[in-house]
Amino acid sequence: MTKKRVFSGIQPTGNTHLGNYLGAIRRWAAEQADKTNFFCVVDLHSLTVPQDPAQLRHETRSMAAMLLACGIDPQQSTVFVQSHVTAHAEGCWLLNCITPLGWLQRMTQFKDKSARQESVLTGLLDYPVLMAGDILFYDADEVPVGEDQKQHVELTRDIAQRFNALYDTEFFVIPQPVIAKVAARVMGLDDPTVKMSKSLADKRGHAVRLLDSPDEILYVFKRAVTDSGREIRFADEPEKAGVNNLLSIYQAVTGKEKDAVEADFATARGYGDLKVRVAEVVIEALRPIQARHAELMADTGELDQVLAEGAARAREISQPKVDEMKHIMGLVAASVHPTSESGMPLQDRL
Ligand code: ATP
Ligand code: LTN
Repeated sequence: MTKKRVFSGIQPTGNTHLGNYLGAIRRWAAEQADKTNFFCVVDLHSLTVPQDPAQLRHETRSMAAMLLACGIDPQQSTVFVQSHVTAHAEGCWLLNCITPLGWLQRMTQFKDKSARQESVLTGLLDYPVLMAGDILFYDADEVPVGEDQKQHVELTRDIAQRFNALYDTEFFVIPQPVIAKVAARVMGLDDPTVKMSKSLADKRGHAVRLLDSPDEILYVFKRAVTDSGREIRFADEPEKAGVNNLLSIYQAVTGKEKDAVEADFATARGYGDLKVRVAEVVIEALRPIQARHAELMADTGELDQVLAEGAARAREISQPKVDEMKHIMGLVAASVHPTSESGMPLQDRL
């Protein structure tokens, strides 16, 4: 049986947090052996909001190192940087030309992010089309993401179906979003009604960042917003969202069933106890990841090699797909050499 193709991406915007790890990266690593995987550091997506160039360069490497430190194995998965493979930007233009504007204006993430900014860049609106290309140019069957990205994967399906219908073809594979059962949406520790997010993680107390020190992690958990009760149980009620979030984090990190998690806290002395014990399991889970990340960043030779090989493999898949797409859309294939037709240099022919 042929292996399923998996594609997922993560932005190198710094502040990589527990939600990114539990909702996405850790699962990519856990399931990589049974699939053909492409994991992409989506630096072009990061440019949709203003970035400091030196910092973006640093964070791109740091994110790639983080993927490897979290257990993604370059022998089993293709790890690469989006801008190293020009098919993504090229193919995005082609998809732009079949995607209705109204589809993009309806995206929840666009509405949220644009509301937070004074000046909204065109790229921010176009973000989901670039993402659709990421997925479609690799014929991905599955897209493992956190809950917040489900709408973008559904849009990707719509774009693929529209292309297939317009050109009467089955050219694009229709991908499925794959959402985690546990920790699909880790909430902010300072406000359990909003998702933990990189863009809010500069605010101390909001997120546990994967590179935070044990002291910082303990501090953030100790300050986590809960409620005025004492009951430590999973609950859907909005007022228990804080406790529910802490228990979900504990459950995801330990891999235990809900009953076993509640049993672990049956004798806990209030929320203070809960917070410290959740902090402890998180600190222990992150310790080896932080050590490996530091090693990879100390000498980036290994990392650069992985990214160069990854980009080469990614190009082999995506460029022919985009070339074929251009042909289907009626573009003329470029000749190998600008002098090709007449044998004369181009300027002599004009
Ligand atoms: P931003 O705040 O800039 O939108 P982000 O925190 O959402 O960033 P991304 O790089 O956009 O981070 O997301 C990487 C992956 O992590 C995606 O699969 C996304 O669904 C997942 N993810 C992000 N936040 C959470 C969260 N709070 N809980 C679970 N998964 C999450
Ligand atoms: N928008 C995604 C990142 C992303 C992605 C992708 C995820 C870009 N391209 C392709 C899955 C597949 C996010 O996590 N915010």
